[in-house]
Amino acid sequence: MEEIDFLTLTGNGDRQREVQRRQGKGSDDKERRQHERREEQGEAAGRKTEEEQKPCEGLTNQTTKMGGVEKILKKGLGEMGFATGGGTINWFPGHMAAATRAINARLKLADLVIEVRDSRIPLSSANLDLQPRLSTKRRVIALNKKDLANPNIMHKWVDYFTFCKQDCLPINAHSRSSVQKLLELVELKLKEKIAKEPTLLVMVVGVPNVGKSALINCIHQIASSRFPTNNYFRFILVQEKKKRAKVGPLPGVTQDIAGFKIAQRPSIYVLDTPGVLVPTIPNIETGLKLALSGSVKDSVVGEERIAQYLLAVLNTRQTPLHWRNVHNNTQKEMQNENDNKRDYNIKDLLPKRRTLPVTSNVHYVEGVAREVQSALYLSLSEFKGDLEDENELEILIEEQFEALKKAFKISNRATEARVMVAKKFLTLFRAGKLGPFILDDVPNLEN
Ligand SMILES: Nc1nc2c(ncn2[C@@H]2O[C@H](COP(=O)(O)OP(=O)(O)OP(=O)(O)O)[C@@H](O)[C@H]2O)c(=O)[nH]1
Ligand SMILES: [Mg+2]
Repeated sequence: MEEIDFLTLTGNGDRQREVQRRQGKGSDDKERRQHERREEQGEAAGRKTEEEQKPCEGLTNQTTKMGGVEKILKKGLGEMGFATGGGTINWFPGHMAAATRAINARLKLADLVIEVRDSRIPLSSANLDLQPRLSTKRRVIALNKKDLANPNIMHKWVDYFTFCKQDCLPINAHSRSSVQKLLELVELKLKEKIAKEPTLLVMVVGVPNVGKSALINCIHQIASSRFPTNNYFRFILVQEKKKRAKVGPLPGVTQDIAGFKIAQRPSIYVLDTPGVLVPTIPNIETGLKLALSGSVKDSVVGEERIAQYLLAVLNTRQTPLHWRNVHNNTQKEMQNENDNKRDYNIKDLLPKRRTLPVTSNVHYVEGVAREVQSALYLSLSEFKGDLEDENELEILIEEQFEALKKAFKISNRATEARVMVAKKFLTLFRAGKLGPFILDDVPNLEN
């Protein structure tokens, strides 16, 4: 892959002319303006009246009402300031302001934008500040990490975006076949430009940690397998395969804009960009959803708060009640283990001085996830209080922290035991071990 800087591109004649054309410096300036006007008119023709547009609300959740966890959020988390310099929380690190400016400058040059959002929060993972510009571009919304999202609800989101006349595709950036479908859509939307232009620019933007770089690596893999395989191209292939966009589990991995060439004729470049958030997040719940899905560093909000929020969401949705079978099976397994210990003890067959652990000390992730689900089922099914009452919900969550401590086998004496519980609980959720979820509610299209 070839790294490029689209604002200082030099050398190759046709590329330079192309950049000048895009910057409006060339002789075809008039043609460019006419083309932009035609494009705007074309897009406007597909737009609905303001009244009809209401449910789409700019494809963000800025006006979405808080869910059933509103009260506990107000009580326990309400003092958090979700703004730059506001309260104790600042989740707008310095590099993001500069990155946002750089992204906005490059967006002017982009022929198409892939806006990557997290499937688990299709609206909350929209960057509000970028939306006005994105809505004027050819755009595809890629709802990434679909493997972690509830497939039964996912199709309602696709319907929602279709209603809003916005192309969208749920994808898994780790799956070639899934990314292949996205590429087909991109090619279709660029069909006319591919026939006319020598160079095209596709930008990938989104909030941190949604999988932009992983997507670019997959696009590159697919694209490089399409290159002809004569010796010259094989050489290029080997060179390009060495370059990869850096991918990592924490937000903020990509700090600079980098370009990757994915096609020869026309030359198509894909730009990876740093994940950027808005300086002021519209409401607490949006912020917590971003933190829960990993777009904001845990240390910014605190693992305990994020875990409390997750428990509040699970309880108010009564999700743990669906884990009754898991609980019953876990109980049966424990019963069988106890019976086996009584019937037959391997220690009896060994010389007295040798000792073997009676039970395995290895805690497999799947087993731990089952124990967690079982503990949460038990606590919620035995809960006699009112889930709508903030104090009672808080008591339940406290009990569940204790139950989780046991499930994770964390000693009561451990300092930071609660933080350890919270970290392990969040890791299970984020890896999809508690099942697939979508945290945002689909807007009501009838309003
Ligand atoms: N389960 C799952 N994980 C994914 C998917 N796509 C990416 N990831 C993981 O999500 C994490 C973040 O991926 P990145 O590609 O670094 O995300 P990014 O948007 O480039 O992040 P920044 O550079 O911080 O803005 C990594 O651990 C990836 O392996 C997906 O479709 N499913
Ligand atoms: Mg990245």
